[in-house]
Amino acid sequence: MQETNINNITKNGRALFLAYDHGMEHGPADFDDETVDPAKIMEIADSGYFTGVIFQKGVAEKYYLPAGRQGDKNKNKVPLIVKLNGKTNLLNDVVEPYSPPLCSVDEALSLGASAAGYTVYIGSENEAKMIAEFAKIEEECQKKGLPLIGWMYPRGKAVAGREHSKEILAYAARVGLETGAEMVKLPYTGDPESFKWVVEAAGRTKVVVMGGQKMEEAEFLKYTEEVMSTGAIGLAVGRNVWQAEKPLDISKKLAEIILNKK
Ligand code: FBP
Repeated sequence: MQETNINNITKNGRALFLAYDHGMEHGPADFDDETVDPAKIMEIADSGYFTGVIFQKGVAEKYYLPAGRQGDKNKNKVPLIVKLNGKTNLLNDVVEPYSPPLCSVDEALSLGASAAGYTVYIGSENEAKMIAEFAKIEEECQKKGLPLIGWMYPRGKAVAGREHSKEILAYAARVGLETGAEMVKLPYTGDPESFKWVVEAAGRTKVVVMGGQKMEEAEFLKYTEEVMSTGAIGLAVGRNVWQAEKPLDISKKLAEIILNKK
């Protein structure tokens, strides 16, 4: 068994990931004429403020150039995190959520991935299948030295209305620890006191928090400060960066809060 290494996707033990898997999860609805182009997102991701960029495999294949893959020019510097599963939102109101595997660990490695991401919908009727698939992938990631980040999202009828509850999110975090995730990515409970318990429940599994819908910049910076006071190691943020008027300005501010250890 190899040691997986999250040093490649952290700085000072902290993480700031630029998420751009929305084209799969939400369709192009989140994008405008600029942000629909993954090349534009790569420019933001490579600004030096991020410790990782999150893509599905197809975007990674066409827009991310790791060292040694396509000649010597135009290398991307930011580490790549490949989402190994995903779904559309078209059936959200019709069936219980299930996110099927789409990319293998070997394929992610061949794309230059420094880590992999995998969603599990905690509380869904399909939870058992997803946990089993996650555990299998985790075993393979361990063998091949690739850190695995669990997108542990409470979803489905059994947890409807409790997607941000302290108890359910602590449970989701714990499932990450129990199944061997190096890191979990979670929604926020909404207040630092309750989220501290969520982070505690994750034990030695690191916690990053998702960004969510676009907020005013000041509100989002406050959210970030608050999240960082809970023991979480950082954020995986999409819309609050690339939907911002000046994405690089907010990226810099987020990097100052998250990555410069106080
Ligand atoms: P945002 O910061 O834009 O919310 O991105 C975080 C994220 O988890 C993405 O990785 C993912 O595409 C999206 O949110 C999932 O959204 P939903 O909550 O609709 O499943």
